[in-house]
Amino acid sequence: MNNNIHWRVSPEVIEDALRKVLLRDTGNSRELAQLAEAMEYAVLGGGKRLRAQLVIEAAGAVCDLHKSTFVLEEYLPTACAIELIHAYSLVHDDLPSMDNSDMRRGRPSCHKKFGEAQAILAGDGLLNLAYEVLLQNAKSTFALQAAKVLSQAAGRIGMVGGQYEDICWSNTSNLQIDAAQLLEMQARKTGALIRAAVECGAILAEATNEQHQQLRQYGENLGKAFQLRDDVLDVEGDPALTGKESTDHANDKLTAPAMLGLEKTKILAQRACDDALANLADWGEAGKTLRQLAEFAVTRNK
Ligand code: GRG
Repeated sequence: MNNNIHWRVSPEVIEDALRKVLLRDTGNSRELAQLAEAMEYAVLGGGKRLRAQLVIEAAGAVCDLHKSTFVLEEYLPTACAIELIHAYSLVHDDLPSMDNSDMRRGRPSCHKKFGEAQAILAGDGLLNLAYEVLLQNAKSTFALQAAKVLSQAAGRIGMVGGQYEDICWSNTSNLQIDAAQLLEMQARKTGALIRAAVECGAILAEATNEQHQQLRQYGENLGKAFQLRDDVLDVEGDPALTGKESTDHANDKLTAPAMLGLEKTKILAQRACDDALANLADWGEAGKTLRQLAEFAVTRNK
């Protein structure tokens, strides 16, 4: 993602963990082996792993504040589960009936490589695998609470609901949507999963109520900054870096730059980043990486 970020866990550790959870015995079935291949293709070989890192860094920040030992194995399954949900959402988002994107992470999107029906099923497989991983490792009430937060954030009041609004508001004339509604939609579509990643880390590390609330607000602001920057990158980003083509204009999408202009969008993104930093005002050295991630959200080029 960014070499200057002070990671608790190297990106390779997350890649290895994801590779392991995707390993499944497909028996003698050529078709099941192909499904496994499509699922692996969607997850591995790209991606910033922001959501996985947020689980780990939020948990690590709480451990630092509590002066308790950070045990990676307590957080890695949830970090992987979130990346699996995120990967499924990208596969489905790229489909012809959604964003119709041919490229993702610098290579053909899953449906371009494997076919449309195959990509839909690979996405379904990833979503279910995520909950399998979560439930296999849910050995405490904290783990169950985190699983509940994640399932709500990924569902109809979160990511799927936001995507539904986004689809309904595309290619529509006479839309009566204002900026507040647009930002609420983005908070569901993109922000909910990012916020949930932070909250899961907080819950699993047994944050106090006050710490949990501060991290929750930080996650909300981070998600907002991240999506506003995504809107900016869709207009002026370099596809060689973002790994995907600009699709918002072609799809007549309601985005922040389309509604408010590019400069106002950048100002709002910076404001959300500042708010996220303010949420961590009490965290001192323990919040260092989370603060770096907030800065990254608004400066990133990919
Ligand atoms: C259920 C049919 C069906 C579809 C669901 C829920 C959904 C489709 C799509 C989710 C909406 C979505 C894809 C939002 C985009 C969020 C976003 C900014 C993605 C890019 O995240 P990065 O930059 O990606 O972290 P990498 O590749 O780095 O992991």
